[in-house]
Amino acid sequence: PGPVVCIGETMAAMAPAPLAPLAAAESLSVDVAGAESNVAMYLAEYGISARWVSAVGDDPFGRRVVDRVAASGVDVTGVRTDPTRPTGLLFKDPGADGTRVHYYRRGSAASALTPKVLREEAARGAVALVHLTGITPALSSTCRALVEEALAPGRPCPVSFDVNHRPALWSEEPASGVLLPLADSADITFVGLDEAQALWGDALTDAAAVRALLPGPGMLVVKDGSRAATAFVGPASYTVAALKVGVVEPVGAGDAFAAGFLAGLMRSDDPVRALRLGHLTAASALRVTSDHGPLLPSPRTAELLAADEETWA
Ligand code: KDG
Repeated sequence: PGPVVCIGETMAAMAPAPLAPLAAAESLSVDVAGAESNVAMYLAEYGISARWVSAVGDDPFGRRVVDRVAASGVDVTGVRTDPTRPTGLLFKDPGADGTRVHYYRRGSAASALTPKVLREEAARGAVALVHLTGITPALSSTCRALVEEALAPGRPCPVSFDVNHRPALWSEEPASGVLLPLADSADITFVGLDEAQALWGDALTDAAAVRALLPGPGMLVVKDGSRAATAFVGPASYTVAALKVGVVEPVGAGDAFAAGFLAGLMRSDDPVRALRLGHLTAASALRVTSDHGPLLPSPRTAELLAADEETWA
């Protein structure tokens, strides 16, 4: 059926090491951060064919990003090198009330992506699924056009869309209006309950209220933080409790969840097993400071997927 094609920006990510406020940090560790490439990397680690499509600058950070994603087994032949624009950067600023993120990505290579990449990728052969996030439409008008075209009626292949609202990139005002129709037109949509409330109103008190707002997707997954996730599949719904995890740092857990759920679907798992694989993969990201943590050994994963409801969580 072809690969899962994940399209979006990946940046070099700096974090003070040892952890300290950025304003006082003397040294930084360098990592790689990008929601869509995180999904591609976990998919590839589960043995699902995954391609990451993006653009980087002709610079050392761009090469580092591409090498890291490729090392997980992702096809990076769809990554363009833009000689005129830099690779985007992200800096983490740990503080008493959590970690703030500072982006240096305006005018980056990936922000200049256009809908043309969709046609170029389609011309390369069959695609099982296109995966996009709500980060991309916040980057530039051409990136927004890319996402809108990918989700337009009559599209050639199914699309999954993780709402991934990033308040540091744009204000609630454009974000809520732009993201709603995109989230409602995907085949598979992921959204956090808190994220849905921030974007579309406090009246969305439970997953069913979010489904009423987003009736469009054949599959809608509403994540309720560390509690549970619910998948609405047509008229049916399935809820699976989250695992209890000692959280080191939550960034990347949403991407990991989406990847686990999609890996389950690609392997024809039923929705409950796909939700479980989502939670298990999220736990891998929650246990580490970077976006990407090691997966559980596959026999342990198989055991947890097959566990009865009481021993699951
Ligand atoms: O989902 C984790 C992402 O937030 C991180 O990797 C960086 O893609 C990123 C973004 O734009 O925030």
